[in-house]
Order: sequence, then structure tokens, then C-alpha cells
Amino acid sequence: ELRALIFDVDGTLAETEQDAHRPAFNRAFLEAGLDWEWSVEFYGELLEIGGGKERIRHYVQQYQSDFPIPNQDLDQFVVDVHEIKNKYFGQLVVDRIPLRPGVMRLMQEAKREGVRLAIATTSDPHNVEALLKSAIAPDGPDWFEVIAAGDMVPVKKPEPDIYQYALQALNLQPEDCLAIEDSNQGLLAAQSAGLKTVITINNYTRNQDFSGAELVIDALGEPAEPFTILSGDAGD
Ligand code: XBP
Ligand code: MG
Repeated sequence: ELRALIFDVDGTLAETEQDAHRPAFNRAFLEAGLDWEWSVEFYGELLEIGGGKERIRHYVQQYQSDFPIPNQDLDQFVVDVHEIKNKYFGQLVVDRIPLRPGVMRLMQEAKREGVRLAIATTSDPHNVEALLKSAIAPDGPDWFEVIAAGDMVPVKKPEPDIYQYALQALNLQPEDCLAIEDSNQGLLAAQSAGLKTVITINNYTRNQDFSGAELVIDALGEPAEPFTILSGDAGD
């Protein structure tokens, strides 16, 4: 029996990556006096590293090896730049990043049917809150019984920890829940936690491997916009 839906945030609830997270990183670099700039295409590669702090650290180590910061100071540098980034993200989401099609309807129908709502995301909790308030309603965060996010677990997706955290907080077994994701890493995390997963693809993830997903669709769709089943067996 379906008791809860567990949503990923970035790329699933809303298309936050290209036009909110990415420019927020770029503005933070600028504010820190750095001439680093992540293009739309390059950011797609960087998305393989989940977590904003982890992504900055990876970039410095892989692409800015001449950057004069000793290893022991890198942690603090990353935390500082990420904090600036989150300030800009909070400004960039407001009234600019809507929910993806069908997300609102699905959440409303779930609430009506007594299906509980939860979130399992790699993103920082402050960023999740900013998005939910702007894209859903001022009380958007209250729509979710559990918001499992960012550093609440020691390791991020594709490890299952954040989903296990959400399941524990819901006090439910994986069989009673369905995960909604947009990426291969999210799918791996949900699957490893024992969850069935529905994938809504987007521009950054459409060519990824989604084998094992319950269903892969282009979007959840509103009544006026029927969705396309790309693979999977909806009759399961
Ligand atoms: C989202 C992420 C996040 C965001 C940046 O992954 O990987 O790192 O890009 O967010 P998922 P923060 O959709 O799988 O949760 O800067 O807040 O970490
Ligand atoms: Mg995602």
C-alpha cells in the first residue's frame, strides 16, 4: 500500500540547476574575486558531483590546481564560498523558478488521499526552504512531513543514506513508499534504499541510465499536458 511519496528537489520538483544554482555559484565566485565561470554545458559535467560544497571542492582540485590555497584551508574556503552561493540562490529562486508540470497536482492529490509527503535531497536545507516557499506557497515547507537534506547524513547520493534517513523519520518501510527522481544518482540512492522510483527526466539527465526505474517519463504532466511514457511498465 502506498503510504508516502518521497521527492527529490533539484530537477524533480523544479528546474533549479541551470538558472538558479549555476548562476548562484558564478555570482559567489565573482564576489570572492575569482574569475571562475561555469557554463550551462560544463555545469552538466559538474552535476556528477552531488552537493554544492562537494562540487566546489571537486572543481578546485580538478580544474584550478594552481589556485593558491593550502589543502588544510580548502574546507573553510569551500564553506565560505558555498554560503555566499546560497545567499544568491535564495534571491534567484524567488518568483523565477516554478514547480515542474504536474508536481502541484500530484502533491495535492496525495494530500487528499492521505498519502504522506517527504523530501530526500542532496541540497542544503536553506535552499530547499527558499524554493518551497517561493514555488509552492509561504507555508510550502509545511506540506512535507519530513525534509531530509544536505549534511543531515554523512554521505550524499548516490549513497542511500538520505533516503534511509527519510524512511526512518517517516517510520515507514521502503515497500510503502515511492521515490520521485530526475537523475541516475538519485535513482541509485533510492534503489539502494529499497525504494521503487519514478523518473521525470530533464535536459541534464535525459541520456542517463535509468534501468531499474519503475517508470521513466518526460514530466508528470497536468491534465492539459499528457505525459509521454519513455520506458517502464505503467501497468505494474
Ligand atoms: C542536487 C545537488 C545539489 C545542488 C546544489 O542533487 O546536487 O548539490 O546542485 O545544492 P539532487 P547545494 O537533486 O540529487 O538532490 O549548493 O544546496 O548543495
Ligand atoms: Mg535531482
